[in-house]
Amino acid sequence: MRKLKCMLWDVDGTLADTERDGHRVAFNLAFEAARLDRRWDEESYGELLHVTGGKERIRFDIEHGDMPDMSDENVAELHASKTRLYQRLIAEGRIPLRSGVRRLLESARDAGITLGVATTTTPAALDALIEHALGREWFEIFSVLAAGDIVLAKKPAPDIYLYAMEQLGVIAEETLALEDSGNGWKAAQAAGLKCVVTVNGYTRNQDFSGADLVVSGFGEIAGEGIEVLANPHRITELHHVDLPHLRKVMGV
Ligand code: XBP
Ligand code: MG
Repeated sequence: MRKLKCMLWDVDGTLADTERDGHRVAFNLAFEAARLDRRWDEESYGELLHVTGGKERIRFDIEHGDMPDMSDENVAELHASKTRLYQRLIAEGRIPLRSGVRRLLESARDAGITLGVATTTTPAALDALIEHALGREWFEIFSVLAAGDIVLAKKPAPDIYLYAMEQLGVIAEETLALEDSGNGWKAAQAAGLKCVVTVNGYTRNQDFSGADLVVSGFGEIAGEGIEVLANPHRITELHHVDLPHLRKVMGV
């Protein structure tokens, strides 16, 4: 029988809606600062999101002829500039946590569940979000912050989840992933994890077949209630997602 011992959280799109008004805006500011003509509008950025990793996304755009060719060193420089601009946007406090995220994190912490992060994003970008959207104390509460280039293959490869579990000394059977995207779900699935998906505007129509629960958000206790998009474990009373629901997902 599985138990819920550990929760591994995706970041972008799951903890907060960082893509459209955060990462995308920072990429465009970095392109402008580098005197590049390219801008990623809301729609084309949604398509580019299938490429995980900011450097990889820029490289993909170059390979498709949408940006001038540049060396890997220049891509890394452009991306470092984007990360600094992103940190600034996040420090302005313009991207809040998604609904129910703090509530769920706090109840998991209070229940003694090990908490960690498994993300494709750059560590400096993750740190900014933790500091400004969650609070500095969460640097101590999360037992692992697995991010970015720490593994060779980014999501949908399972590597970042496998790395985080190895660091924590936990096994897949007792670990739950929280994700927002098809690539994230595939990574969690390939790592052997159960996974709850909280969709957003960019990911709503992606393929989550096989996921353990797909919802429009985690929701708040006093909120208007969430939309349940897939519920294979037939969990009842899903006005908002709570720890008992997540335990049921694990088969506890
Ligand atoms: C989402 C990503 C990231 C961000 C940009 O990762 O693919 O690449 O879009 O971040 P996740 P960087 O949902 O797994 O957190 O530019 O720092 O790569
Ligand atoms: Mg994500």
